[in-house]
Amino acid sequence: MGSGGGDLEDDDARLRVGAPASSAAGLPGVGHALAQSWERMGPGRAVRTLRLVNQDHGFDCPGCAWPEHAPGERSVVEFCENGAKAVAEEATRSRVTREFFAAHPVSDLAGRSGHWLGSRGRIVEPMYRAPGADRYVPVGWDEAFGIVAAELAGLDSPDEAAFYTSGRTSNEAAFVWQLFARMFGTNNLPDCSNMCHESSGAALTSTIGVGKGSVTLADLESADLVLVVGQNPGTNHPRMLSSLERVKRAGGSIVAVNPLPEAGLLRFRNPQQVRGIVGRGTALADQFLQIRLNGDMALFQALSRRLLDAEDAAPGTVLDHAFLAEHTSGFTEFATHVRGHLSEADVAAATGLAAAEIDELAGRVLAADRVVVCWAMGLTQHANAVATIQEVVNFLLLRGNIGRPGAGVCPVRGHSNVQGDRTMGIWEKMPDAFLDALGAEFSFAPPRAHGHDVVETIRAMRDGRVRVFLGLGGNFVAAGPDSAVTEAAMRACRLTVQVSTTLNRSHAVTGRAALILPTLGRTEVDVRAGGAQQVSVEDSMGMVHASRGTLPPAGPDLRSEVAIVCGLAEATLARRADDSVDWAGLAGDYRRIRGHIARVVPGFEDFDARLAAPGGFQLPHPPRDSRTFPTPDGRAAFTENVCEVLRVPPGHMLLQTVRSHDQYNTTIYGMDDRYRGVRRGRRVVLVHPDDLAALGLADGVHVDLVGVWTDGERRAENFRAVAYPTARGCAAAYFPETNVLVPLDSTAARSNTPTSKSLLIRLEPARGPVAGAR
Ligand SMILES: Nc1nc2c(c(=O)[nH]1)N[C@H]1C(S)=C(S)[C@@H](COP(=O)(O)OP(=O)(O)OC[C@H]3O[C@@H](n4cnc5c(=O)[nH]c(N)nc54)[C@H](O)[C@@H]3O)O[C@H]1N2
Ligand SMILES: Nc1nc2c(c(=O)[nH]1)N[C@H]1C(S)=C(S)[C@@H](COP(=O)(O)OP(=O)(O)OC[C@H]3O[C@@H](n4cnc5c(=O)[nH]c(N)nc54)[C@H](O)[C@@H]3O)O[C@H]1N2
Ligand SMILES: [Mo]
Repeated sequence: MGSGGGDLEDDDARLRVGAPASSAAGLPGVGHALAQSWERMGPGRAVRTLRLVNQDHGFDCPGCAWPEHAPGERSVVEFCENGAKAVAEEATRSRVTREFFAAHPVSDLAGRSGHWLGSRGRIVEPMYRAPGADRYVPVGWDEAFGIVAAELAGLDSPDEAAFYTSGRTSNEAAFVWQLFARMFGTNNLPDCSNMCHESSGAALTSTIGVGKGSVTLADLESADLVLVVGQNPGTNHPRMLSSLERVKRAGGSIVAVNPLPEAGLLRFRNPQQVRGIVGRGTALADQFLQIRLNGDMALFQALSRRLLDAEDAAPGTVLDHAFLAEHTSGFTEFATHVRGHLSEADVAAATGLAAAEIDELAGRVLAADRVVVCWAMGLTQHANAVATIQEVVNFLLLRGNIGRPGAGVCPVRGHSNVQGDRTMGIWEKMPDAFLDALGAEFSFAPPRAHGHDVVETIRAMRDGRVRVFLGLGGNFVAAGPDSAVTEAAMRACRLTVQVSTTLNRSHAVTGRAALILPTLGRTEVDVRAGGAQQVSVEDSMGMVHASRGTLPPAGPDLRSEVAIVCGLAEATLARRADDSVDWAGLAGDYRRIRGHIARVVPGFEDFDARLAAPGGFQLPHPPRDSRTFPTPDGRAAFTENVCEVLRVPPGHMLLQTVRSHDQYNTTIYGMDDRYRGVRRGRRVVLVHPDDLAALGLADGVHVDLVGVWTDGERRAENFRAVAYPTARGCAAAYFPETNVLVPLDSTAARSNTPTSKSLLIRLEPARGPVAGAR
């Protein structure tokens, strides 16, 4: 474990596959986290740092967006194994220096794995790759800002630039970033959300009028029934397991809907409780529906159909008629549609579930007064993702399960501030009301034409319509779909700029010229002219709270994201008559940024003062707070969605691309996926044993994954086939190794999110050499 290099690369000879774990967390999890933190940070620093994670006086965990309990209810260690890994990555003692860049030309970096790049440590000074050069050399901050300003000034139109954001960025940095982009003149603000929960936002906005989840932590924990659909909390939101445990202890039940039997969903050992450490833990899921990939729309329609049938059998006892009449529209059409169109044969084909399993779940729903549905990437990254999530809403509306305590929709966000970034205006199509307020506050005319999202940005870069790319965090090259296309698109740019903490593939695959602008992380003290600064973030349930770094900065030359963005903006907009913004003043004291936010963003009135409250404050959510639905007719909308079965030709299967337990998106911490029994290797494809047998393949053989799409085939080579208890016909492999298989044009209707969870593939015996690959 830890910061080693080549010894940890994918090495097929070392790959080990064992039985999947039957429970998550517990002692091994805590031990794992501490071992990794100690190695990277040293024991004293590790303990001091980890004690401050998610505490009222500390910093927000950079891991995930799961909320914290109110200050009085928090435990001493309010973090998890994977949060500790995220902190260790940032608080590492390793440094990427100018000597490192002198020794490693860009062509060398481009041949390195993501794991190797990331584990080099923190970047400590601005670096510049001159046009056509193969090496980064040190550059001063002002010179770097000048290079960007000159390149932006040379564009034919502001729309030839794109301003990408990843979801770790604070509210304050996000706000000045979008202000900079819009004052420069473009709405090209693609963000990681375009690849993540965009489908949730689109589905929820069009049905309940607000694109965010409608439950608080207290709602979730007091539900009678929680459905966890298309989500692997044991790895990606470990603190959610404590909340699910509370549901169980309060007598509620939990149902997991997933093609994979994820360890954390089936049983959980709470490391923060003694009985969790010694006992077998809590059996979490009362029912596990092992659904086929993409079967969820059919499942939710089938559930709604059963509720309608139950109502027919005992009129007036099943549906919430008062709620339907007062607060919804389209119920009659929806009921007619589901009754008329849904065939049980289609449901069986789409879900792979027995009718009795769906009956059992319907029985649980009927017995439950308060139902919450939680979901993540298993629902959002499909062609029909928006319609599927609308179907979840239909299902909940029938029994009035939105806008009352203990019930509602719970999209579980990924990056720790991805929801807040959106609230701050990071979106290529912010509504006019926001643009009006922004323009009024800063006396300028924001551009109105919608900008490019991630997929459109890649197309525009490929076609020469976007020529300067700026990334505030993230790893656009590795996280994006269709790796070969995205890499070529990036290389076609005149200048690419990355504001980053650690190295990744987007520093190795760049435009003709490239800049790396190293930034402070969330764990670090941020002292500006106006004193030590705090920033703010919004969690998955709309709580806004402060975050203050406590560690000394990784290097004396680092600047905060806010300072970097303000520096870029000042240099770029310097000669513009309409730039009335005091960028240096904003960078010197973030309270001034919060003052602007308070006047522009609804719900942030008196922002700075309310941030001082312990635990922060809750943003308004009209459906949750008062059953007010800000849709055009003021009602929650039922929608009619045609349930199409994703039919797979013989000899093919569906592939989902997932996260292992040892990664944070494109940051690879280590080579193990402990809960799934895979160790020391990532180039594996998990396939049902009967599917392997039907293909004449044995467990352990090497295969190429061949993606089939309208424009031809894509190939990801040399994966070890692992017989695994996944749903029939549904394979799984890790992202980003498999992003080469995600066609750029294969996206969800209405959200344009790449379909990373339902790729049509076939397996072929590997034709290349069996070797460690990137
Ligand atoms: N440690 C750690 N934490 C993280 C991250 C990380 O990489 N590492 N990433 C963060 C980010 S940005 C995000 S968005 C979240 C991601 O959190 P998740 O969405 O949990 O992440 P994935 O690994 O994509 O897992 C998708 C889950 O959905 C299931 N699934 C796939 N397709 C389907 C389907 O068609 N139907 C159903 N019902 N289930 C399906 C998969 O089997 C898997 O359990 O986690 C966040 N937290
Ligand atoms: N095939 C496939 N592709 C996917 C997905 C999938 O499930 N399957 N998931 C998608 C999802 S849900 C998401 S959210 C995207 C993620 O896309 P991104 O958000 O672009 O990618 P990350 O890997 O999270 O970005 C990691 C990098 O962020 C930088 N970084 C870390 N902390 C900070 C910080 O505090 N400040 C700054 N400025 N930089 C920092 C580091 O340099 C690190 O290398 O990937 C998407 N891509
Ligand atoms: Mo995400």
